[in-house]
Amino acid sequence: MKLAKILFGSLMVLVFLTALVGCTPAATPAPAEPAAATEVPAAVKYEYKDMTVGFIQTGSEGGWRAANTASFKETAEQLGINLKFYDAQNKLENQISAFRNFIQDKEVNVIILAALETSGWDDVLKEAKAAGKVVVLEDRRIDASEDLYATYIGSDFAEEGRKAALEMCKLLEDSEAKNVVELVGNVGSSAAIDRGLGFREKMGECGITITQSQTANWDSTQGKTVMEAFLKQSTDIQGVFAQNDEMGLGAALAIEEAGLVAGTDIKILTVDATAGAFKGMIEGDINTVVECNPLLAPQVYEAALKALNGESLPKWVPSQEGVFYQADAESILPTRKY
Ligand code: GYE
Repeated sequence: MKLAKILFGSLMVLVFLTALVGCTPAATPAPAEPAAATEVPAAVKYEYKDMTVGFIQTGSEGGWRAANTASFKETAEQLGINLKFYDAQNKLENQISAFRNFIQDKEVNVIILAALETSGWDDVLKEAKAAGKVVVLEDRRIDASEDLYATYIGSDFAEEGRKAALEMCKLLEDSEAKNVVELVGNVGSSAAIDRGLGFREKMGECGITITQSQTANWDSTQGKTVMEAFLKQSTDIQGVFAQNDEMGLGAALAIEEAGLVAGTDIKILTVDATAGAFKGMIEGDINTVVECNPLLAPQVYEAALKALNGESLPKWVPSQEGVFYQADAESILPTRKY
């Protein structure tokens, strides 16, 4: 019996010790080396080679547009940017559908737009934002909420209009009558709207009256046709404000065919400063040209890259531009890039 008691007691002790060990947390391992703080991966830093740009151009309506397109194609090549270029043939509906195609295109991370008209962009801009695409406006401004695009890079068209009016005042300073006819770009475009507003803001400084105004859609042939109609209406015209070079050159042809001397009987001022306008000044048909810079691609691509890398940008970066006169045209033409 005594042996049984001893064995039972030993068993109890064994059970107790086992339980004790079983509850004792495993021996705490020696403290490991302190874990290296996990590196937070730096945000991805895009470079130009990472950019795939969907570029929606207006069309190919003249010398300014050709220079603008060339600027984007040549600069993309130089920077190693993958450029998907779309020519909308001057149709707004084509621009809207191209915009949606670029939004769907998984490759495209930047959309650049030269807007034919100022309105109608809110829906596609919201869709682009939801799809995480960077949008940069080039050349033309639009009426849309600023949070829907990274920035607008283009001219101060209203300032160009003001300059045009003040330069026309100089051209007509010896003329008692100061009747001016206006050839307007495509209706609804910021360039046409703002140049017209700027001109009207300053024309009163010397008593200019705009007696007739009509669109000729930036085109020389249409500029000639519209000027012919103006002259049929009245030959009491002292000046032509052509909102681009091509329309002014077309007007000069109409003036000559009417038996008048372009640049003398009727002064002609144009906007853009393409090679055609310099040639027109050298021939005496065009009197003064207000510059509008089409070589915007380097600024636009730089802004797009900053936006891709999350940098904030001013909502408008206006181009710096001058005015050119007949007397300087011959010496300046060889230095011009477009
Ligand atoms: O003046 C004209 C072109 O948007 C500034 O468009 C541009 C204008 C330019 O068709 O020649």
